Amino acid sequence: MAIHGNLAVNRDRLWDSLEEMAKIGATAKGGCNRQTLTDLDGQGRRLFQQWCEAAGMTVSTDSMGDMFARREGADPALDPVAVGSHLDTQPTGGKYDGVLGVLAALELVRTLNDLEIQTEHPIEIVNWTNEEGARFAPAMLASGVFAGVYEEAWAKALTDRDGLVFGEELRRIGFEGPLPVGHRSFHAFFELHIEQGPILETEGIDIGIVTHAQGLCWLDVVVKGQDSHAGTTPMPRRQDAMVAAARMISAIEDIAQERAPDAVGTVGYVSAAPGSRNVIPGQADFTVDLRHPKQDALDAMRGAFEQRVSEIAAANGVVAEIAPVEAHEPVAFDEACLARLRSAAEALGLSHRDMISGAGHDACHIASVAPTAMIFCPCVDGLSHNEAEAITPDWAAAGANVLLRAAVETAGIVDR
Ligand code: HGY
Ligand code: MN
Ligand code: MN
Repeated sequence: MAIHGNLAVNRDRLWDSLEEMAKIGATAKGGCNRQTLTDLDGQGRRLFQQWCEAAGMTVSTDSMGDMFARREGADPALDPVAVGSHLDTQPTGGKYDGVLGVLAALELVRTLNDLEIQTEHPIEIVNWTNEEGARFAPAMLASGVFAGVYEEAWAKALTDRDGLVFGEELRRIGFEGPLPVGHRSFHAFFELHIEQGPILETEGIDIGIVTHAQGLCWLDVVVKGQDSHAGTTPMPRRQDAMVAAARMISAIEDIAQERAPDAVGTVGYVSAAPGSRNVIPGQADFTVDLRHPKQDALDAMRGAFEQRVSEIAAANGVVAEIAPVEAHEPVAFDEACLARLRSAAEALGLSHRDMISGAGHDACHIASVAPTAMIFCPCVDGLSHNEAEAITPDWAAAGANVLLRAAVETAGIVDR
Protein backbone atom coordinates (compact mmCIF):
# COMPACT_ATOMS: atom_id res chain seq x y z
CA MET A 1 0.00 0.00 0.00
CA ALA A 2 1.29 3.44 -0.90
CA ILE A 3 2.51 5.69 1.85
CA HIS A 4 -0.12 8.18 2.96
CA GLY A 5 0.34 11.72 1.70
CA ASN A 6 -0.46 13.04 5.17
CA LEU A 7 2.06 10.82 6.90
CA ALA A 8 3.73 13.42 9.10
CA VAL A 9 4.62 13.58 12.77
CA ASN A 10 3.16 16.03 15.23
CA ARG A 11 6.01 18.54 15.53
CA ASP A 12 4.83 20.16 18.74
CA ARG A 13 4.14 16.85 20.49
CA LEU A 14 7.66 15.69 19.64
CA TRP A 15 9.11 18.96 20.90
CA ASP A 16 7.09 18.79 24.13
CA SER A 17 8.39 15.27 24.78
CA LEU A 18 11.98 16.39 24.22
CA GLU A 19 11.53 19.30 26.61
CA GLU A 20 9.81 17.08 29.20
CA MET A 21 12.60 14.49 29.11
CA ALA A 22 15.21 17.28 29.32
CA LYS A 23 13.84 18.28 32.74
CA ILE A 24 15.29 15.02 34.11
CA GLY A 25 18.91 15.90 34.84
CA ALA A 26 18.51 19.50 33.69
CA THR A 27 21.64 21.56 34.40
CA ALA A 28 21.83 25.26 35.31
CA LYS A 29 23.39 26.01 31.91
CA GLY A 30 20.47 24.48 30.01
CA GLY A 31 21.92 21.07 29.29
CA CYS A 32 21.44 17.60 30.69
CA ASN A 33 23.40 15.45 33.13
CA ARG A 34 21.52 12.12 33.00
CA GLN A 35 24.46 9.73 33.06
CA THR A 36 23.92 6.04 32.55
CA LEU A 37 22.61 3.97 35.48
CA THR A 38 22.20 6.96 37.77
CA ASP A 39 18.90 7.59 39.53
CA LEU A 40 18.20 10.23 36.89
CA ASP A 41 18.72 7.66 34.13
CA GLY A 42 16.23 5.44 35.96
CA GLN A 43 13.76 8.34 36.11
CA GLY A 44 14.16 9.02 32.38
CA ARG A 45 13.72 5.34 31.58
CA ARG A 46 10.50 5.14 33.61
CA LEU A 47 9.09 8.23 31.89
CA PHE A 48 9.94 6.70 28.50
CA GLN A 49 8.30 3.40 29.52
CA GLN A 50 5.19 5.25 30.73
CA TRP A 51 4.92 7.10 27.40
CA CYS A 52 5.37 3.90 25.41
CA GLU A 53 2.73 2.04 27.40
CA ALA A 54 0.37 5.00 27.00
CA ALA A 55 0.90 4.59 23.25
CA GLY A 56 -0.23 0.97 23.50
CA MET A 57 3.20 -0.62 23.34
CA THR A 58 4.60 -3.42 25.48
CA VAL A 59 8.02 -2.67 26.94
CA SER A 60 10.57 -5.39 27.65
CA THR A 61 14.11 -5.04 28.97
CA ASP A 62 17.16 -7.20 28.42
CA SER A 63 19.84 -8.07 30.94
CA MET A 64 21.99 -5.09 29.90
CA GLY A 65 19.08 -2.74 30.49
CA ASP A 66 18.28 -2.19 26.81
CA MET A 67 14.59 -1.29 26.54
CA PHE A 68 12.43 -2.54 23.64
CA ALA A 69 8.99 -0.93 23.22
CA ARG A 70 7.00 -3.04 20.78
CA ARG A 71 4.05 -2.03 18.58
CA GLU A 72 2.59 -5.19 17.11
CA GLY A 73 2.35 -5.64 13.36
CA ALA A 74 -0.13 -7.69 11.36
CA ASP A 75 2.25 -10.62 11.47
CA PRO A 76 3.93 -11.01 14.89
CA ALA A 77 6.17 -13.72 13.48
CA LEU A 78 8.00 -11.18 11.33
CA ASP A 79 11.19 -9.59 12.65
CA PRO A 80 10.57 -6.06 13.95
CA VAL A 81 11.75 -2.89 12.28
CA ALA A 82 13.72 -1.26 15.10
CA VAL A 83 14.18 2.48 15.54
CA GLY A 84 15.97 4.10 18.44
CA SER A 85 19.09 5.51 20.05
CA HIS A 86 20.02 6.33 23.69
CA LEU A 87 18.64 8.34 26.62
CA ASP A 88 21.87 8.58 28.62
CA THR A 89 23.87 11.81 28.40
CA GLN A 90 27.35 13.16 28.96
CA PRO A 91 27.95 14.87 32.35
CA THR A 92 27.69 18.26 30.63
CA GLY A 93 25.60 16.99 27.74
CA GLY A 94 22.83 18.52 25.71
CA LYS A 95 19.12 17.72 25.54
CA TYR A 96 19.11 16.09 22.10
CA ASP A 97 22.16 13.79 21.66
CA GLY A 98 20.54 10.33 21.57
CA VAL A 99 17.28 11.54 23.05
CA LEU A 100 16.03 12.83 19.70
CA GLY A 101 16.42 9.37 18.19
CA VAL A 102 14.45 7.67 20.95
CA LEU A 103 11.65 10.23 21.19
CA ALA A 104 11.34 10.66 17.41
CA ALA A 105 10.75 6.90 17.33
CA LEU A 106 8.05 7.34 19.98
CA GLU A 107 6.51 10.13 17.89
CA LEU A 108 6.61 7.77 14.89
CA VAL A 109 4.44 5.29 16.80
CA ARG A 110 2.14 7.98 18.16
CA THR A 111 1.58 9.14 14.56
CA LEU A 112 0.82 5.62 13.32
CA ASN A 113 -1.70 5.34 16.17
CA ASP A 114 -3.31 8.67 15.23
CA LEU A 115 -3.66 7.57 11.59
CA GLU A 116 -4.68 4.03 12.58
CA ILE A 117 -1.99 2.60 10.32
CA GLN A 118 -1.06 -1.01 10.83
CA THR A 119 2.29 -2.26 9.62
CA GLU A 120 3.11 -5.79 8.49
CA HIS A 121 6.28 -6.07 10.59
CA PRO A 122 6.17 -5.08 14.26
CA ILE A 123 7.88 -1.78 15.13
CA GLU A 124 10.24 -1.69 18.14
CA ILE A 125 11.68 1.41 19.75
CA VAL A 126 15.06 0.78 21.40
CA ASN A 127 16.76 2.67 24.21
CA TRP A 128 20.34 1.33 24.32
CA THR A 129 22.13 1.38 27.67
CA ASN A 130 25.35 3.39 28.10
CA GLU A 131 25.91 4.76 24.62
CA GLU A 132 28.02 7.64 25.92
CA GLY A 133 30.72 5.70 27.75
CA ALA A 134 31.36 8.74 29.98
CA ARG A 135 30.72 6.97 33.29
CA PHE A 136 31.56 3.42 32.21
CA ALA A 137 33.96 3.04 29.26
CA PRO A 138 33.76 1.87 26.51
CA ALA A 139 30.97 3.76 24.77
CA MET A 140 28.14 2.03 22.89
CA LEU A 141 28.51 -0.69 25.52
CA ALA A 142 25.13 -2.46 25.58
CA SER A 143 24.67 -2.35 21.82
CA GLY A 144 28.17 -3.83 21.68
CA VAL A 145 27.12 -6.70 23.95
CA PHE A 146 23.94 -7.10 21.84
CA ALA A 147 26.11 -7.39 18.70
CA GLY A 148 28.50 -9.87 20.33
CA VAL A 149 31.45 -7.45 20.48
CA TYR A 150 31.70 -7.60 24.28
CA GLU A 151 30.92 -10.37 26.77
CA GLU A 152 28.04 -9.49 29.10
CA ALA A 153 29.93 -10.56 32.24
CA TRP A 154 32.91 -8.36 31.29
CA ALA A 155 30.60 -5.40 30.69
CA LYS A 156 28.80 -5.86 33.99
CA ALA A 157 32.09 -5.92 35.89
CA LEU A 158 33.16 -2.48 34.59
CA THR A 159 33.57 0.19 37.27
CA ASP A 160 33.24 3.97 37.21
CA ARG A 161 35.78 6.38 38.75
CA ASP A 162 34.12 5.96 42.16
CA GLY A 163 34.50 2.18 41.95
CA LEU A 164 30.77 1.55 41.46
CA VAL A 165 30.12 -1.57 39.39
CA PHE A 166 27.99 -1.50 36.20
CA GLY A 167 25.94 -4.61 36.99
CA GLU A 168 25.22 -3.46 40.54
CA GLU A 169 24.17 0.01 39.37
CA LEU A 170 21.93 -1.53 36.70
CA ARG A 171 20.21 -3.64 39.36
CA ARG A 172 20.05 -0.70 41.77
CA ILE A 173 18.01 1.41 39.31
CA GLY A 174 15.80 -1.60 38.58
CA PHE A 175 16.61 -2.12 34.89
CA GLU A 176 18.38 -5.46 34.74
CA GLY A 177 15.72 -7.14 32.63
CA PRO A 178 14.91 -10.82 32.00
CA LEU A 179 15.55 -10.85 28.24
CA PRO A 180 18.86 -12.37 27.13
CA VAL A 181 21.01 -9.81 25.30
CA GLY A 182 21.13 -10.17 21.52
CA HIS A 183 19.80 -13.46 20.08
CA ARG A 184 16.97 -11.47 18.52
CA SER A 185 16.96 -10.24 14.97
CA PHE A 186 15.77 -6.98 13.51
CA HIS A 187 14.36 -6.70 10.00
CA ALA A 188 16.19 -3.35 9.94
CA PHE A 189 17.45 -0.73 12.40
CA PHE A 190 17.19 3.04 11.81
CA GLU A 191 18.71 5.72 14.05
CA LEU A 192 18.01 9.46 13.85
CA HIS A 193 20.67 11.58 15.58
CA ILE A 194 21.72 15.21 15.68
CA GLU A 195 24.79 15.71 13.47
CA GLN A 196 26.98 16.94 16.34
CA GLY A 197 29.00 18.74 13.68
CA PRO A 198 28.61 21.93 11.58
CA ILE A 199 28.17 20.63 8.00
CA LEU A 200 24.37 20.49 7.59
CA GLU A 201 23.71 23.86 9.20
CA THR A 202 26.58 25.52 7.30
CA GLU A 203 25.41 24.12 3.96
CA GLY A 204 21.73 24.73 4.73
CA ILE A 205 20.87 21.07 4.20
CA ASP A 206 17.91 19.45 5.98
CA ILE A 207 18.99 15.82 6.31
CA GLY A 208 22.33 13.97 6.54
CA ILE A 209 22.26 10.49 5.03
CA VAL A 210 24.92 8.74 7.08
CA THR A 211 26.67 6.26 4.79
CA HIS A 212 29.57 5.49 7.15
CA ALA A 213 30.88 6.11 10.67
CA GLN A 214 34.58 6.69 11.22
CA GLY A 215 36.88 4.36 13.13
CA LEU A 216 37.64 5.03 16.78
CA CYS A 217 40.44 4.06 19.19
CA TRP A 218 40.25 4.77 22.95
CA LEU A 219 43.33 4.27 25.14
CA ASP A 220 44.12 4.81 28.84
CA VAL A 221 47.66 5.95 29.67
CA VAL A 222 49.29 5.72 33.11
CA VAL A 223 52.63 7.54 33.51
CA LYS A 224 54.73 6.68 36.59
CA GLY A 225 57.69 8.74 37.81
CA GLN A 226 58.63 9.67 41.37
CA ASP A 227 56.98 11.94 43.92
CA SER A 228 59.55 14.33 45.37
CA HIS A 229 59.94 17.80 46.86
CA ALA A 230 59.10 20.67 44.48
CA GLY A 231 61.66 22.94 46.17
CA THR A 232 64.65 20.72 46.74
CA THR A 233 64.72 18.42 43.70
CA PRO A 234 67.03 19.84 40.99
CA MET A 235 65.40 19.84 37.52
CA PRO A 236 67.84 17.27 35.99
CA ARG A 237 67.04 14.79 38.76
CA ARG A 238 63.28 14.84 38.39
CA GLN A 239 61.05 11.98 37.22
CA ASP A 240 58.06 14.24 36.72
CA ALA A 241 55.06 12.20 35.53
CA MET A 242 52.99 15.33 34.85
CA VAL A 243 55.56 16.94 32.54
CA ALA A 244 55.99 13.67 30.63
CA ALA A 245 52.20 13.30 30.33
CA ALA A 246 51.91 16.88 29.10
CA ARG A 247 54.42 16.13 26.32
CA MET A 248 52.52 12.95 25.41
CA ILE A 249 49.24 14.89 25.35
CA SER A 250 50.66 17.49 22.99
CA ALA A 251 51.89 14.60 20.81
CA ILE A 252 48.23 13.61 20.35
CA GLU A 253 47.51 17.10 19.02
CA ASP A 254 50.52 16.91 16.65
CA ILE A 255 49.58 13.44 15.36
CA ALA A 256 46.02 14.59 14.53
CA GLN A 257 47.09 17.93 13.03
CA GLU A 258 49.66 16.20 10.80
CA ARG A 259 46.78 14.11 9.36
CA ALA A 260 44.24 16.94 8.99
CA PRO A 261 41.46 17.32 7.99
CA ASP A 262 40.21 13.76 8.56
CA ALA A 263 42.07 12.82 11.74
CA VAL A 264 40.95 13.92 15.21
CA GLY A 265 42.67 13.30 18.53
CA THR A 266 41.45 14.27 22.01
CA VAL A 267 42.55 13.97 25.63
CA GLY A 268 39.39 14.53 27.65
CA TYR A 269 40.61 13.62 31.11
CA VAL A 270 43.90 13.94 32.99
CA SER A 271 44.71 13.44 36.65
CA ALA A 272 47.95 13.74 38.64
CA ALA A 273 48.93 12.23 41.96
CA PRO A 274 49.47 12.98 44.75
CA GLY A 275 47.95 16.30 43.68
CA SER A 276 49.82 18.59 46.06
CA ARG A 277 51.20 21.92 44.84
CA ASN A 278 54.67 21.32 46.27
CA VAL A 279 55.10 17.65 45.32
CA ILE A 280 56.39 16.66 41.89
CA PRO A 281 53.70 14.27 40.56
CA GLY A 282 54.82 10.66 40.67
CA GLN A 283 51.84 9.57 38.59
CA ALA A 284 49.71 11.03 35.81
CA ASP A 285 46.78 9.30 34.10
CA PHE A 286 45.05 10.44 30.93
CA THR A 287 42.51 9.22 28.34
CA VAL A 288 43.06 9.16 24.56
CA ASP A 289 40.38 9.33 21.83
CA LEU A 290 41.73 8.89 18.26
CA ARG A 291 39.44 8.79 15.21
CA HIS A 292 39.79 8.57 11.44
CA PRO A 293 37.52 7.44 8.56
CA LYS A 294 40.20 5.01 7.33
CA GLN A 295 41.42 2.07 9.42
CA ASP A 296 45.00 2.13 8.13
CA ALA A 297 45.31 5.82 9.00
CA LEU A 298 43.84 5.17 12.46
CA ASP A 299 46.33 2.34 13.01
CA ALA A 300 49.16 4.67 11.91
CA MET A 301 47.97 7.32 14.40
CA ARG A 302 47.99 4.78 17.22
CA GLY A 303 51.45 3.54 16.19
CA ALA A 304 52.83 7.07 16.04
CA PHE A 305 51.44 7.79 19.50
CA GLU A 306 52.94 4.64 21.01
CA GLN A 307 56.28 5.58 19.47
CA ARG A 308 56.17 9.11 20.91
CA VAL A 309 55.15 7.79 24.35
CA SER A 310 58.18 5.49 24.54
CA GLU A 311 60.53 8.30 23.38
CA ILE A 312 59.10 10.80 25.89
CA ALA A 313 59.12 8.24 28.72
CA ALA A 314 62.80 7.45 28.09
CA ALA A 315 63.75 11.12 27.88
CA ASN A 316 61.92 11.95 31.13
CA GLY A 317 62.92 8.94 33.21
CA VAL A 318 59.35 7.74 33.64
CA VAL A 319 57.45 4.57 32.78
CA ALA A 320 54.28 4.72 30.70
CA GLU A 321 51.64 2.00 30.30
CA ILE A 322 49.10 2.21 27.46
CA ALA A 323 45.91 0.16 27.90
CA PRO A 324 43.39 -0.33 25.04
CA VAL A 325 39.81 0.64 26.04
CA GLU A 326 37.84 0.56 22.80
CA ALA A 327 38.50 0.03 19.10
CA HIS A 328 35.95 0.31 16.29
CA GLU A 329 36.71 -0.10 12.62
CA PRO A 330 34.97 2.35 10.26
CA VAL A 331 31.39 1.19 9.55
CA ALA A 332 29.54 1.18 6.20
CA PHE A 333 25.74 1.27 6.61
CA ASP A 334 23.24 -0.77 4.60
CA GLU A 335 22.65 0.44 1.03
CA ALA A 336 18.97 -0.60 0.88
CA CYS A 337 18.22 1.21 4.15
CA LEU A 338 20.13 4.25 2.91
CA ALA A 339 18.12 4.26 -0.31
CA ARG A 340 14.91 4.19 1.74
CA LEU A 341 16.09 7.20 3.74
CA ARG A 342 17.10 9.14 0.62
CA SER A 343 13.78 8.48 -1.11
CA ALA A 344 11.90 9.45 2.07
CA ALA A 345 13.77 12.76 2.22
CA GLU A 346 13.03 13.37 -1.47
CA ALA A 347 9.33 12.50 -1.07
CA LEU A 348 9.21 15.13 1.65
CA GLY A 349 10.99 17.72 -0.47
CA LEU A 350 13.89 17.83 1.98
CA SER A 351 17.45 18.53 0.84
CA HIS A 352 19.94 15.84 1.82
CA ARG A 353 23.58 14.92 1.45
CA ASP A 354 25.61 11.81 2.15
CA MET A 355 28.05 12.10 5.03
CA ILE A 356 30.33 10.18 7.38
CA SER A 357 29.62 10.26 11.10
CA GLY A 358 32.46 11.64 13.21
CA ALA A 359 30.74 10.30 16.31
CA GLY A 360 30.19 6.70 17.28
CA HIS A 361 26.59 5.48 17.62
CA ASP A 362 24.77 2.33 18.68
CA ALA A 363 23.94 1.87 15.00
CA CYS A 364 27.66 1.21 14.43
CA HIS A 365 27.40 -2.04 16.39
CA ILE A 366 23.90 -2.96 15.21
CA ALA A 367 25.10 -2.66 11.60
CA SER A 368 26.99 -5.92 12.16
CA VAL A 369 23.82 -7.86 13.06
CA ALA A 370 21.02 -6.18 11.07
CA PRO A 371 20.54 -3.96 7.98
CA THR A 372 21.16 -0.55 9.57
CA ALA A 373 21.36 3.11 8.56
CA MET A 374 21.29 6.54 10.17
CA ILE A 375 20.16 10.04 9.40
CA PHE A 376 21.21 13.33 10.95
CA CYS A 377 19.39 16.58 11.47
CA PRO A 378 21.43 19.80 11.78
CA CYS A 379 22.42 21.23 15.15
CA VAL A 380 23.24 24.83 16.01
CA ASP A 381 26.92 25.67 15.38
CA GLY A 382 27.55 21.93 15.17
CA LEU A 383 27.88 21.99 18.96
CA SER A 384 27.33 18.81 20.99
CA HIS A 385 28.65 17.24 24.20
CA ASN A 386 28.01 20.76 25.45
CA GLU A 387 25.12 22.12 27.55
CA ALA A 388 24.38 24.69 24.85
CA GLU A 389 23.57 21.94 22.30
CA ALA A 390 20.54 23.13 20.32
CA ILE A 391 18.27 22.12 17.44
CA THR A 392 14.99 23.58 16.18
CA PRO A 393 11.53 21.96 16.30
CA ASP A 394 11.46 22.02 12.49
CA TRP A 395 14.79 20.21 12.22
CA ALA A 396 13.57 17.60 14.73
CA ALA A 397 10.28 17.12 12.88
CA ALA A 398 11.96 16.86 9.47
CA GLY A 399 14.27 14.15 10.77
CA ALA A 400 11.37 12.35 12.43
CA ASN A 401 9.33 12.47 9.21
CA VAL A 402 12.14 10.89 7.21
CA LEU A 403 12.54 8.24 9.92
CA LEU A 404 8.77 7.62 9.89
CA ARG A 405 8.55 7.16 6.12
CA ALA A 406 11.61 4.95 5.84
CA ALA A 407 10.60 2.77 8.80
CA VAL A 408 7.00 2.39 7.60
CA GLU A 409 8.08 1.62 4.05
CA THR A 410 10.43 -1.03 5.42
CA ALA A 411 7.78 -2.45 7.76
CA GLY A 412 5.08 -2.46 5.06
CA ILE A 413 1.60 -1.02 5.52
CA VAL A 414 -1.47 -3.27 5.77
CA ASP A 415 -4.28 -2.28 3.41
CA ARG A 416 -7.33 -1.31 5.39
O1 HGY B 1 31.93 9.33 21.55
C1 HGY B 1 31.04 9.27 20.69
O2 HGY B 1 31.28 9.36 19.50
C2 HGY B 1 29.61 9.10 21.12
O3 HGY B 1 29.08 10.35 21.43
N1 HGY B 1 29.49 8.21 22.25
MN1 MN C 1 24.74 10.02 20.83
MN1 MN D 1 27.19 11.59 22.66
